[in-house]
Amino acid sequence: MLSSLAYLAVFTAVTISDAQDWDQSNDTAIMGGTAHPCYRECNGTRMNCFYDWRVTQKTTMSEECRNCPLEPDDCHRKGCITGGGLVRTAIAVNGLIPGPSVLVCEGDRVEVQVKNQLKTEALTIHWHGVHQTISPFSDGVPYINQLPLPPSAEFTYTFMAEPRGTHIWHGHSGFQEAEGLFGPVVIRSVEPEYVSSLYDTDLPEHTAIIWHWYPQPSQEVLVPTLMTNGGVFGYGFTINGKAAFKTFTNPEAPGKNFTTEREVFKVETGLRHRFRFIYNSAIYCPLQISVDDHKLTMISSDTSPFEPVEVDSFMMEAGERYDFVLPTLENATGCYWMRIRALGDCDVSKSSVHERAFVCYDGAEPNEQLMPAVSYELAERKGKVLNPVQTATYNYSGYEDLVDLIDLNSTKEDDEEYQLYSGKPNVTIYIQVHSRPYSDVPYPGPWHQFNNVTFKFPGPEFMNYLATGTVADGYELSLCNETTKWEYCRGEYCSCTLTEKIPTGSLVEMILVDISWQREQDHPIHLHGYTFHVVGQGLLNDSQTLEDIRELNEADLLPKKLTRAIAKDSAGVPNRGWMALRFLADNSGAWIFHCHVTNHIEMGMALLLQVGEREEIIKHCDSDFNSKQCRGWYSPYTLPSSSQSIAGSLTLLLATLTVAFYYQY
Ligand SMILES: [Cu+2]
Repeated sequence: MLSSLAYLAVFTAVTISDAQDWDQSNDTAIMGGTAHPCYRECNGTRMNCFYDWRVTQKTTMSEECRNCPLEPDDCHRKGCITGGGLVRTAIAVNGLIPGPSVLVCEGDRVEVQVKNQLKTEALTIHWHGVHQTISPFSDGVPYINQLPLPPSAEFTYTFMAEPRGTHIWHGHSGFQEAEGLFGPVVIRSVEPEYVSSLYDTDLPEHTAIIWHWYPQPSQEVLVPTLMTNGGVFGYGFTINGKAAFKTFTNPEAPGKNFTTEREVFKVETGLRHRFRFIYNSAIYCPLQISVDDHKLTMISSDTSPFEPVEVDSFMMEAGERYDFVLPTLENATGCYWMRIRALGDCDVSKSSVHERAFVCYDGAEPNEQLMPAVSYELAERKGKVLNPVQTATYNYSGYEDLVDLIDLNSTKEDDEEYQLYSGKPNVTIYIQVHSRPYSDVPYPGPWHQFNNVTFKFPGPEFMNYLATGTVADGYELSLCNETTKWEYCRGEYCSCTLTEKIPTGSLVEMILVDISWQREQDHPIHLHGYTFHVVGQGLLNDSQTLEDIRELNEADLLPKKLTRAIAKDSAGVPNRGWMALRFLADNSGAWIFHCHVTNHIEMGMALLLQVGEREEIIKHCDSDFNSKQCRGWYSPYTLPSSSQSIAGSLTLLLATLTVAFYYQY
């Protein structure tokens, strides 16, 4: 892999005139997907890739679906989102859920023009997995990277497509990613031979984006449940938008049942197919994925390939991506179940959530009647499992092998990078991960926190501060650090914008220690702007605390893997365990680091990393990539008379965020 610095050199050299242009007159193509000219075989040439997106509210099983599923063809009508057969409101891009795919080659320049056509909600979009090197203003976290787009506003996200890998774009405001505002980003590249030789096909129809959803908008389920101190339960999944939740009957065909379609993955005997899996979840609901009678050859996760590992199943958490090769069976006929079984708030003690898709050979037609039985229990696949979750508490008896992230080896190519992360860190950040119970707060119960702080999402004052170095009259900056956070407490409960300042170029080590003895949850953390190396992972002994792990680390006694550690941007911190991550902080910007379970980040399980001085960050505004993005950053606040409507919307949002601050999830 090129080092990040090498990327930077390539990146700054690219201008619009270097890249190939294409005819933008084809409206369908500029939405995205395989019709887009940028979806092509990657051969080292770069393209400018423009997308035109409109974000609207949609209803599943709307009139556009006509007589679906009684007339199966109606389910494929333009504008029909089946949602498993249930009716709910959701958020769509260009009428699609999941939204359009961004399928590009590494090094392409991507421009996505987003028009917010929601009636009342502001939004932003985050490009999860994309580093946004020198384009931090396109990273899509509201009030940290950009002002959210009020209704009717437009914004053009502009960034270099790097690094290669299987990624996801999603809304980063409130619960919008859980309401349908998401889609795949796949950045292909000219793969080295030892990766490309592992599979015969890498087809877009073998990408699966799994969405944990509810029959109502997630915020209507989660906010009331939690504000009344109720329990969180899972409901179900769609796979590429497909599921079959509801059974329909037709009086004209008595005795016959109808459902909307499940996903079908078509494969050919004799070919090794690369699959790319992506997971979007509003709640803590890790998945176990397997294919009947098949082994899976796991080859890559997030941004980086690793030495292939053959397993019976793998597990994934919110925000993670895994690529595997499905080696076809010699005497395969017909269809096999791909089974997905969920744990956490979806497990057998709560809601027994499971789902399935067909894997069909050589043109075989899927037929539920001919398939093996299904149940929550049957969806458990013992044997060898990659990325086992909740290893401190889950009963893995009967499994023959648990392969943790720390057991994986990066490829030979990545091995040469080890010098970048194996030295002595310049900055070490210790993070206590805890679902800490509070009683003396408006909503008593466990609060998901880093270092005993509920992260307060900054408002426009932070953008104003980054832009000008000053705080506008009437605004207060609530940035705090480990020393000053105590100034933002009411009793035991503290809330502020917890920030770590990191000099550009530092080797950073993050040591995360989960001490939640009352809760059985791994928290899938996600770092914006970077890929990190997983250099340590383990479980705690009974009484160990963050301080004990800190002492071990300072005495160099914490076991580390400093060569061939795999690179990721999302990983589950083991419940009652620890994880050590390292990255070279060579990408200046304001980057959020957070738990990717939507209700946990909304509740404040986050940390802001400011890499580089303010002047260094704002200097990116001079680059070609950011000229449009930086304009108007803070003008709504300095020019209220000309932008009253925008300022009004933002005031409303601020009020919403203030209310959200009290939510308990
Ligand atoms: Cu979490």
